Amino acid sequence: MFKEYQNIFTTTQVVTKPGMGIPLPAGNDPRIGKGKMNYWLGKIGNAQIGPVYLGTLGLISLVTFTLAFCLIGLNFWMQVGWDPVQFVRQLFWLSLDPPAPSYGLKVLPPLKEGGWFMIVGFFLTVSVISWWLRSYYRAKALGLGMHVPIAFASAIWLFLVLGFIRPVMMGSWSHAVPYGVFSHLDWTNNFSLTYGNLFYNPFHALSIVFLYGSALLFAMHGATILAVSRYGGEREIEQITDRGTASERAALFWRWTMGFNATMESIHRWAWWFAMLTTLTGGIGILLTGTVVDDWSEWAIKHGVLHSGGTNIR
Ligand code: 07D
Ligand code: 07D
Repeated sequence: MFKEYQNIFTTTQVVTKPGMGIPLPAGNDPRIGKGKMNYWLGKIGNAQIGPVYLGTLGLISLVTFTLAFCLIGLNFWMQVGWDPVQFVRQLFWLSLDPPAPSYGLKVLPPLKEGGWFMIVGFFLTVSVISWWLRSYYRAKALGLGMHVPIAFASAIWLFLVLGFIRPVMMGSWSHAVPYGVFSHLDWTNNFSLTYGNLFYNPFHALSIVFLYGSALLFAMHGATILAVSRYGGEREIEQITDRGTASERAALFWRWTMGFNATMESIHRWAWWFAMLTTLTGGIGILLTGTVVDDWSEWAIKHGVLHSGGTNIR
């Protein structure tokens, strides 16, 4: 058995013709490239690179993302008077901001007063949504379940709440998140300050639970599988039927240490739910802020979570 033990340093690499996978059903675009083997990729995963399925949606997504990305960059560059040195030096501090509150929900304000922001937002949203559709259609073409598209939809939900749904409900694009490395952090900080401390938003708390929980579960699962890979534990399917080896030891480890163990199947459900719920609950929390609840500290006092005369600081 130990002769078969393979890890990142000892992997036997398959050197053969690239596998093309299943034939595509009618109505699908062809795949690009013939595929190649790469030794270094083989060190960290599968040695084969390509062919890639691009398709119409993939192309739309790539083009619109590139447009959004370059327009942000050009705006930054314009802001430093087209000086390439300053562009690099100030990159993290530069920002493309949303229109001022006076423009409300106007679709296209003057370019330098939020117009570029709106154009970028449009391209970025088209890009994210077409990548989602791509994940949906590729999953369908392969006969998969919808788990990846559903989880990705949860992230897109938070993305749309932040930049589209909430600004619309607040009646102004000025509420959207700016495009900039540090400016979006400032926005996040100001958001919490403006609405009376986001820590008292129970959905922010839930989102944190799932975020931390995702990290913990991922660490436990990753560590467990690596720890039993010396018994072939990473070959999950064989392990489910081949009892008495890796999977069973992995399960016993957790039953002995915690009293309860997940199964080879259920651990992935735990992970999926935790990750998916991070952005799902997060989006709910952000949507409620400024629309239903104006001040989370006051909300907490009203509901007996905080005491107005106590030592809690706002
Ligand atoms: C590791 C997968 C790879 C993805 C990466 C991100 C871009 C942006 C654009 C230069 C885990 C690629 C980045 C394409 C380039 C320009 C103008 C994912 C991995 C490597 N944030 N945020 C970052 C985004 C929000 C917050 C980093 C995006 C909310 C805090 C990066 C969005 C709030 C911190 C970034 C978004 C918020 C960050 C690293 C969209 C509340 C940090 C991200 C579209 C959720 C951290 C300087 C990362 C940092 C950070 C991107 C939204 C808070 C630039 C694309 C508005 C507190 N955010 N963010 O690794 O170092 O993610 O900031 O919604 O501390 Mg952010
Ligand atoms: C942003 C989903 C959208 C992203 C998509 C990806 C591209 C690029 C390109 C790969 C991240 C699009 C990607 C276009 C692709 C390439 C090259 C997911 C996103 C679709 N908070 N906080 C959260 C903590 C405070 C605040 C969530 C901790 C303060 C605001 C998370 C602390 C204040 C918001 C979380 C803390 C504050 C959040 C994010 C501690 C600031 C949000 C979850 C210990 C002073 C967001 C309900 C996530 C949210 C959010 C954690 C503190 C503000 C759990 C641990 C009190 C305004 N915070 N926070 O997955 O959902 O984001 O809130 O102090 O909007 Mg917070």
